[in-house]
Amino acid sequence: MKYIEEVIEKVKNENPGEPEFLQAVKEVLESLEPIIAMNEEKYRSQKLLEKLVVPNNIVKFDVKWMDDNGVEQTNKGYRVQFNNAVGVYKGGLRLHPSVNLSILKFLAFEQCFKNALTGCPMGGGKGGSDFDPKGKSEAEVKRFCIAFMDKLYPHIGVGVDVPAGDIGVGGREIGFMAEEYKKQTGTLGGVLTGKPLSMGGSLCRTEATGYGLVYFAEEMLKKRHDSFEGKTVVVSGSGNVAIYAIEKCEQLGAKVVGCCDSSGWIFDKDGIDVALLKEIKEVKRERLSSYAAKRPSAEYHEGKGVYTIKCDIYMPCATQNELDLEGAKILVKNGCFAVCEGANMPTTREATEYLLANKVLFTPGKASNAGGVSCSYLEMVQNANNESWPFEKVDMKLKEIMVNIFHNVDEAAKEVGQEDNYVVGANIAGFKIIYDAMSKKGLL
Ligand code: NDP
Ligand code: 2IT
Repeated sequence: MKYIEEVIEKVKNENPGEPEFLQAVKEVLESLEPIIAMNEEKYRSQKLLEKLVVPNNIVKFDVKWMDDNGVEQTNKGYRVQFNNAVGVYKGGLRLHPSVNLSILKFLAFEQCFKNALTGCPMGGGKGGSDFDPKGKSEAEVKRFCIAFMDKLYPHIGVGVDVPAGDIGVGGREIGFMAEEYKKQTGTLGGVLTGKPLSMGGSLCRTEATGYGLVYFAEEMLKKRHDSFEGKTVVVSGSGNVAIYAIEKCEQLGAKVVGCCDSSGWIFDKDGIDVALLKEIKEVKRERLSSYAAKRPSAEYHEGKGVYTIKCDIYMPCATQNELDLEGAKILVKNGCFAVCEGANMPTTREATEYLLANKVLFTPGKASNAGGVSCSYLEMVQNANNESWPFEKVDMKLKEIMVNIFHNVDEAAKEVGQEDNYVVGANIAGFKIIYDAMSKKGLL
């Protein structure tokens, strides 16, 4: 049996009931084939791949918090500290009822490669809880965040592990957690990123993942002497990543005609009104259906299906495995020529293979959504130096990082004779950095 197959088999046996984690590991390891094949025996004797797929630490705890009726509720809390060879554990916290160890391990594993690609010294981690923020009052969210941080704080710290936001966690939640961290330890510094500006947050962090996604895609289009100008785009999701991807696409001359939430999707033939979308999602925290109610050019449809809208470029920015084979086939049939992932692993393996086989340009989230964590790093640098940079400076650095990631990924794919396969390119480019760090630190 080939070394890669052996390790995949081992991961399957040792992590039963963890399909998302296995999916992420398989995709990465299989695309490392050209590199591993060159030195299979050396890597086998180093137990390299075994070391790459096992998290260093997993912290698990109960989170007890009081609801508005004075009843105590309990949720599960986690932090997966996957690999810190390249730098501190770094990655977001997710609050969603679907959160479990399979999902957090897949996210933390992917984060190691993503963070390596940024060129900034960060290892990978991820955490969160199965707490569902939907339908909770702000007071309940606050009590949950405080209780969560009461359990998490001994495990994180500047130079150790620096969490940030993810699904269900934005500036509001990070603010509550940061305040609690400070109460418990007496310091704050750069131990959490995505902080409100008044607590040392960075300008442009809110925009960073969505903007970064579009900068990455723009560079890919540039290579083909093309641009966003005049393109029709559909974005899935309507949260932090989606909103700022839509905003930047529109700034670059594209028309974004659709987006969704977990209840339904909208088609807006005149192009999405970002100010209205922000008002609904960021200020009022309402469902997307109220967008259509306020906008005559928009239709609202219940359920899944935003990918049925005809578009040139599709950007999945909601959650893992949201785009399946059926969706990919519809996109291709409708003439979509690029799928750029803003979410983490939003495209199933079958759908990815179908898109690649049909010559659709496909950018994997670990490369194209790296703008969020890159900007988190810029926030850490500002905090360490007691500085606060103007928006334009952060935005410019973010763009530089994304352009650089695109070229590194593009180059890595070319080097193994698979030009334009950015899945292979991203996994190989990330792997090389992690491998180098692990070997220089004597971890192999
Ligand atoms: P938000 O919580 O701000 O928004 C999530 C969006 O996705 C909402 O519209 C939500 O709809 C939808 N969604 C979430 N879960 C599901 C589901 N199971 N089915 C259908 N729709 C769903 O999260 P973010 O925008 O921050 O994150 C989106 C994705 O981007 C995630 O994969 C995240 O890991 C990734 N990401 C985030 C980064 C960041 O900096 N925030 C950085 C890099 C990647 P609803 O409100 O109805 O639940
Ligand atoms: O998936 C991701 O990269 C994030 N949720 C952002 C992580 C971070 O540390 O900013």
